[in-house]
Amino acid sequence: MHVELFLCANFFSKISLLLQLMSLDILLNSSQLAPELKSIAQKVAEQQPISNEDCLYLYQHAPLSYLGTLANSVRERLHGNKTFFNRNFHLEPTNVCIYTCTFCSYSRLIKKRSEGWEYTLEEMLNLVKKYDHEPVTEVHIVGGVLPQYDLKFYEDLFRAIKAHRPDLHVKALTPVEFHYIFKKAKVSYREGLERLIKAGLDSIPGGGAEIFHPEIRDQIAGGKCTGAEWIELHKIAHELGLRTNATMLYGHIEKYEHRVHHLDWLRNLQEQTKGFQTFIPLKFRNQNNELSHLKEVSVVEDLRNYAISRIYLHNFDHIKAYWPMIGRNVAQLSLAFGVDDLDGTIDDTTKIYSMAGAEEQNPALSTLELVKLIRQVGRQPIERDTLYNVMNDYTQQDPPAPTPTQGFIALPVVQ
Ligand code: V47
Ligand code: SF4
Repeated sequence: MHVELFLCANFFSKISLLLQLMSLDILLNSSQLAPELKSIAQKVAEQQPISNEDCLYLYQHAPLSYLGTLANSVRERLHGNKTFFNRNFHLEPTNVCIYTCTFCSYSRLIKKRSEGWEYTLEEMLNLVKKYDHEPVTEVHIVGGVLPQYDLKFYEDLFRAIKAHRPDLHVKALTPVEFHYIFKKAKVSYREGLERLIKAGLDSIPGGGAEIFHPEIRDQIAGGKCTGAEWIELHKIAHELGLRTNATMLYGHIEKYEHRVHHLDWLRNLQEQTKGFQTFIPLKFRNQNNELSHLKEVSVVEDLRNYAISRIYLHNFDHIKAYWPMIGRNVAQLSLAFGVDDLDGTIDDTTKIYSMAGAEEQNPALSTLELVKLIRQVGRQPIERDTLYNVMNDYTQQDPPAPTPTQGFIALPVVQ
């Protein structure tokens, strides 16, 4: 029977408890398991990395229950029941973009500029000020790519934010924007990043990764930075001391081999630098974009993908489910399939995902709601800051009552 039929909190708590009860030992001692699956389980039990061939085998053959048990064993070895979230808000200067990624439901091309917005620096700062009395710890800034949003604009913006609220963590831009603005300013990746760090850049989100393999990337995100350039930019950021995230956009025209290739590049860079904090698989949503003819993958495929990511990326501390994209119920379920982080409370409406057909059409969760969601499936809600320092443990106590929402609604663009 199809998993979607069972979408209710009660079901989720039961299935996640079941998975927690099924131990790795049962897998290792099972006489019915294919030898390939047994050998992979053995490697995971011994904390050995699995090979690319193993990873492909998992994508092609592994049953959901096996993947859940294995991924959950890694998740619980690393974090026990802890489930992280932070308090953040999104900001973006514009939804107009010079690129034409076929999966993007959101950007307004230059020819449709009248449907978009282009904020000035002063307007951006006013948006930040709307959160002055909110206990947010992070601002996540991404935007469409346009010539006026150049290196100098972002230097000035970061400086202005830091001057106004020095403790607000600025997690901003992606290699797509960096590549464009650094090229325009005729500076190297290193020089450009050094300038932005000086201006206040604290870390880099995971966007713009899509699928690294050129066979796919050229078809869905032609013209923007290549997969190799994305990796190079993050490598230099890590060398300069920045922590960064990574994503993978899956479930469109890619094959399992392309996902393995993508994960391989991430795991290799992590082996060299240890600079990634978290991996965020992003399910392709098919509304209002040029790939609308493609059917979306099932929830079972989402859970398999979370689990395989957790098993393969042995050197990543965290796997994050972006709840506005997959909805609260699947987010709860993902916590039994390797996920230990649910992103932020996001008290804005992130239109990029709702426009692409995400479950959450008005994604807003108070901290208390998020805490309850996590507790419902037997996990411990831990509020973190961007760098995973623990801010509050809400296992026993409830967070303070929310203040009324402030007026501004931020609309992040995709990179
Ligand atoms: O790179 C765009 C994806 C990403 C669609 O680092 C789509 O903490 C699905 O990277 N269907 C941007 N996905 C968002 C992102 C992100 C989100 C949350 C947290 C963090 C973090 C990073 O969104 C893009 C692209 O891969 N995306 N369109 C779509 N139709
Ligand atoms: Fe522009 Fe990003 Fe949309 Fe691509 S995904 S068109 S780079 S906003």
